[in-house]
Amino acid sequence: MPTNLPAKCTQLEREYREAKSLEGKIRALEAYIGSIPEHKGTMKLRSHLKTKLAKLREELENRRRSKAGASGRTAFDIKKTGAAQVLILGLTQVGKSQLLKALTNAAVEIGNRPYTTLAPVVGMMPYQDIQLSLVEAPAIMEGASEGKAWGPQVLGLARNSDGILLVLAADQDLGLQLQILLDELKAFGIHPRKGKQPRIDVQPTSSGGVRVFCANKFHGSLENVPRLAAEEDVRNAVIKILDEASEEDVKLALSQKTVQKPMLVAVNKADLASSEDTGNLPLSEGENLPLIQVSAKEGGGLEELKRRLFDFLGIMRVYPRRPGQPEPDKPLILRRGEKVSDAASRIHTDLRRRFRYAKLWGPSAKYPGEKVGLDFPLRDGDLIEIYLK
Ligand SMILES: Nc1nc2c(ncn2[C@@H]2O[C@H](COP(=O)(O)OP(=O)(O)OP(=O)(O)O)[C@@H](O)[C@H]2O)c(=O)[nH]1
Ligand SMILES: [Mg+2]
Repeated sequence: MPTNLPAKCTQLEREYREAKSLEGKIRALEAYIGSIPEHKGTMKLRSHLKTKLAKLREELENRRRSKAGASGRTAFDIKKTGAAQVLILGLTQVGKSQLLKALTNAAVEIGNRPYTTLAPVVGMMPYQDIQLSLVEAPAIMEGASEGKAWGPQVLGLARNSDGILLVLAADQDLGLQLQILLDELKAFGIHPRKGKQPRIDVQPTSSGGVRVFCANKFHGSLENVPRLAAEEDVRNAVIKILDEASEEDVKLALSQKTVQKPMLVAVNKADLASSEDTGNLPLSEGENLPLIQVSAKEGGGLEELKRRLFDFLGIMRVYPRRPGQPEPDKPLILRRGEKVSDAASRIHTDLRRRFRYAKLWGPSAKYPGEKVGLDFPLRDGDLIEIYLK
């Protein structure tokens, strides 16, 4: 411990050491850290204590979570598998289960009474050489965001998914169905992802302080983020910076406190309606969501839907091959627009540092084996070999 700390620090340090409960320790440590003057001489100590604080908060969060259920897990705790996870969301009886079954062959009950599906059901959808996981959520109803039925759990799944497939029934009022779904999502801070705005998800939490995940995408000082958050009155949150972003971008995202998800609308039961009925779907607030008509029962539009599902997620496959090996490894799943540097750090954190150049084959290569650097943007289907220093 640096010797030149004010007396108040020493006192608070003792209170922290002597605190008995986990909550007490966290409170005392927060006060202790807050009392340490910020200069170069105390940097190491502050960083050490902040790590300690993060650990204590995590322990508290885990304890709370395991109290929630005897096993700590509920039917709504769904592990992410496959290249990405899409949540199937809709009002009751629109054909969510029928669609899940048609796309994934999952064993799911298709019913003709409302609220047949009572817990999330997962199915894996093969798409070319990868699999996407589709999750049917129990039906949403008006008031879900305020706690009706399993609303908050379902909306929690939506917040954790990589994309949302909004299913409407062609024989019901389309505008009204879509409006209800979007309103409930928005009330929960989930908005359709639009245009070029960098993806920065801000998910308020009940404790744990401000935690930032940025994978080298943030062009600002991480130390400033808690202050930016405090200015927007955000004390506890998980902030995920998924695209290249500046401090200004983060500030904007903090003021909105939302997460943005890709959304695709599937108008199901197209076999029951004429195409004029669905051609001019009155979209609320000018939301220009991509839309596709399908019939889960008769199979119409399903191949196109699979393609659109891959497409709307904004992901791409890049095949890394070890130099000297004949075959590439399994594809890396990257976001469209990501670069050689993102592929490198995905393979191994050290690869970026030791990177010399990459050789490229596939859609982005001007000629087979083109030499490229870390900043080179990749495309779906590219194959790369990375050479090290
Ligand atoms: N005509 C027609 N009927 C369909 C289609 N898809 C589903 N259905 C029927 O719609 C009813 C409800 O289907 P489900 O797949 O169980 O609907 P869901 O949205 O999962 O319903 P809940 O789980 O109860 O919320 C069943 O009677 C299905 O046979 C379709 O494409 N065309
Ligand atoms: Mg169902």
